[in-house]
Amino acid sequence: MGVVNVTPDSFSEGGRFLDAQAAVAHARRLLQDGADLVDIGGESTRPGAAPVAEREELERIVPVVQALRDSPVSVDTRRPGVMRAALAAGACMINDIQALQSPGAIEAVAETGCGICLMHMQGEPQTMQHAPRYGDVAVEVREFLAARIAACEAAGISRDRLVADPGFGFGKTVAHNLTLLKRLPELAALGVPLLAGWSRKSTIGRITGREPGERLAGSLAAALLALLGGAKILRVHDVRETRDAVLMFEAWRQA
Ligand code: 9MG
Repeated sequence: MGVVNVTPDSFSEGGRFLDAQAAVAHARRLLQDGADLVDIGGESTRPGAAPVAEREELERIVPVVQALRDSPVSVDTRRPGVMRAALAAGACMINDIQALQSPGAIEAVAETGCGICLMHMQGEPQTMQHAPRYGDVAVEVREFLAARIAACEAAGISRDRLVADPGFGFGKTVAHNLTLLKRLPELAALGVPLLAGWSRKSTIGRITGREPGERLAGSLAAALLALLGGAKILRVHDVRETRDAVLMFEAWRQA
């Protein structure tokens, strides 16, 4: 899964049309580089990020999704209104960092055939890194995801549409992220494919001392460890390099 952020800090060329064009071109490049799908987001979910208005989020992502209508597109949003608009514009998957907990979110996706990524997050992006706290992080994340899978099934969403994600970096310290990575097989027992997003994240920066643009090696190492733990989808910025690492991993596994 290649990351395409349509946020002012990502493609700001000075005008919405140019930003959308740049985002579409970037998405096409990621698909050419080997991404199986691209994840389009119009609201930054970085630690400390403030929410954007729904209208702004829609104006950022809908033209991009429409332009990519013939490609596999996921949309990263927590708003039911944006989910509906994205699916109508051609998206095939919703990636929700709130695991469809917003009122109306489950209903927005239930009667469509779209895929859904349910992610764990403690708190809200603006404050989630202030004081993350768990008893046993792997158990709590697994129980949360199991409850969200059950809520989806109760709403008529079949299990084969679901993906679960521990939400690395979302209300978690470096130690929490590493524990979750080590204990990923416990989450694989949820029985739905696991998605892992480590690409360029601050935990890699904390361990390696590198700035975001220099975290490729750390991101590849984390991606391989996630695959070893049972992850089936990797959410990454550097698709070309990750694809090669995945090919090496698969070759090793089949040897
Ligand atoms: C939007 N976004 C940023 N990081 C992410 C991650 O690790 N997983 C998912 N599902 N979405 C993410």
